[in-house]
Amino acid sequence: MSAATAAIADIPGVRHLGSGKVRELYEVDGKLLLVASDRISAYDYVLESPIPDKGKILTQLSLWWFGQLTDLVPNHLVTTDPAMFPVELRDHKDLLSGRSMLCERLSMIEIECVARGYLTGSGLSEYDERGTACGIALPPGLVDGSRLAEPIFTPAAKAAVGEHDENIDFAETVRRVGSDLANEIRELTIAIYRRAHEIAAGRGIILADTKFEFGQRADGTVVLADEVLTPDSSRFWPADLWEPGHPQPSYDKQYVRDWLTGPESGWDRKSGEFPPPLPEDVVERTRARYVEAYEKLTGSKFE
Ligand code: Q0Z
Repeated sequence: MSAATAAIADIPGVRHLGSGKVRELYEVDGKLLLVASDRISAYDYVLESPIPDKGKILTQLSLWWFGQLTDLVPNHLVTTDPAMFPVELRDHKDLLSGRSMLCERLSMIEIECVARGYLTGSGLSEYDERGTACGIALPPGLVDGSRLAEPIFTPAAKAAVGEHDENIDFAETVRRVGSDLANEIRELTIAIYRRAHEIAAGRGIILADTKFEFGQRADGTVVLADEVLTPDSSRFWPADLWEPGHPQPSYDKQYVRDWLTGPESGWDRKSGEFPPPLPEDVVERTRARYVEAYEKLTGSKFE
């Protein structure tokens, strides 16, 4: 547990509910508090070098996206304004401001809802083996980075910590949540992806794929939860460098990957060793990429 995580969990009235790779979830006053850290992951490791402001940038980006989607789907956000947080948190604004979302508590739908408009990653692996992605037949001749004729819903089941989520087909999604809910989250996932892809494309960024989590209110309303459309939940590619046929450069993590796998780091990805700390210039250039993604997408300066 990091110093900030311990400090938040130690606030009276706050209960630590769980940890993601780079985020923490707390319960306070019957609501949930999602806190985004400055930690970054690469090659399945959480690196020891934080990226200054990353948690704030991703939280602000997620907040902006929620605002772009309000006509499509309700979301879980209550407020990101620490002045509106429960009284228990009033003396801890320094730890929380900018990087925390106070959220409505939902009954989560246990499906990772992935939309893909381009073929890469686990979608490409299944395609190369079977010509399908999550059981959806795709045309022949696609390569790494190919754009799909239409975006597809490629759900996954959350795996145990340290394991990768397991892709499942739509029939399995129906078995797990029922056909009405499966259809509803599929249609929402595709509609949100189309909207976000269009917005990002207009700003020089390809949204290759993205993952959503949905929950339900007591009345059954399906609500968009978690963080949305950040580089941690999505693949963002610089549009001007898009060239199908090889892995595309990552908008945010490319300097990190290049340095870690290059000769300077002294690290061997296959060694099982923990990756070394990042040099200051890699940290600074990576921070600048997160800021650039935020400013390009939103049209606002990151402060
Ligand atoms: C989100 C997660 C994180 C670890 C549960 N509105 C909600 N209602 C109920 N549950 C959740 C939400 Cl967002 C919920 N997660 C994912 C987030 C750290 C795990 F920041 N788990």
